[in-house]
Amino acid sequence: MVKDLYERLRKLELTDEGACAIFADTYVSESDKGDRITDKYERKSRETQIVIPVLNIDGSGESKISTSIGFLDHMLTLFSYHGFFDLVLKAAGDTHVDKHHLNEDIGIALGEAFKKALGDCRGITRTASAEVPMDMVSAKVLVDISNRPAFNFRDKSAGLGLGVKDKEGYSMHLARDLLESFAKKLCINLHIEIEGEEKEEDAMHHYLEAAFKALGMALDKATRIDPRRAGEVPSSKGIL
Ligand SMILES: [Mn+2]
Repeated sequence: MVKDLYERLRKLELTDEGACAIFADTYVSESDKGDRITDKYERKSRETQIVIPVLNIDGSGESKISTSIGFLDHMLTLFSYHGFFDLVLKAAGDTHVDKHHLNEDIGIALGEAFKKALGDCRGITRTASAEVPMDMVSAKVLVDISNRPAFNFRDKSAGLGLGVKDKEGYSMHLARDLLESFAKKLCINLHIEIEGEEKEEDAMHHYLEAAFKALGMALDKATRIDPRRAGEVPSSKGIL
């Protein structure tokens, strides 16, 4: 049954909000993959509209992402795939001003949706890391689902800098903003380090691709249920 849902997920037309809502209803009622699912998350402001009909932390890595920022669609697809998260996300906003509002609000929305799906964090592994290379660069991500929001982005690339942009104007700075708003809304401690010698125009794609894959993998490990925790909150204090 879940396989049929994935077929429908692939065919889902995100321009039709009704179709999104019907899919979310069916997905949540028919999924046999556990209950760490957020359905019908919505965040609407005068600047942006973001809908997440489905986020399943214990999914298969299927996604359908439409943010109107092509590069970000690619990054979030990689994040879902490597994190085994099922994610349907549709976003639009005042990109005629610039990408700043929409980009940051997507980070906020994703953070809130993950927080909702994770609930009280009982039984989770909590801390994890992942390192991913891409050609001549690499990214390292450390995650602690600690209920203490902190974000540390270390750029050890050979002079790439936060100002670097792709042809559509997406920048390293925007990626950093999105990741920071995601970490702070989800209340996790997130460290991201990028490293490498590439500094050509298209190098940003490599650094960020490695970072989003590593983030998916680290968050997948950190959110996984460890049976040895026996459903306890993963803190020696007894509370996160
Ligand atoms: Mn790519």
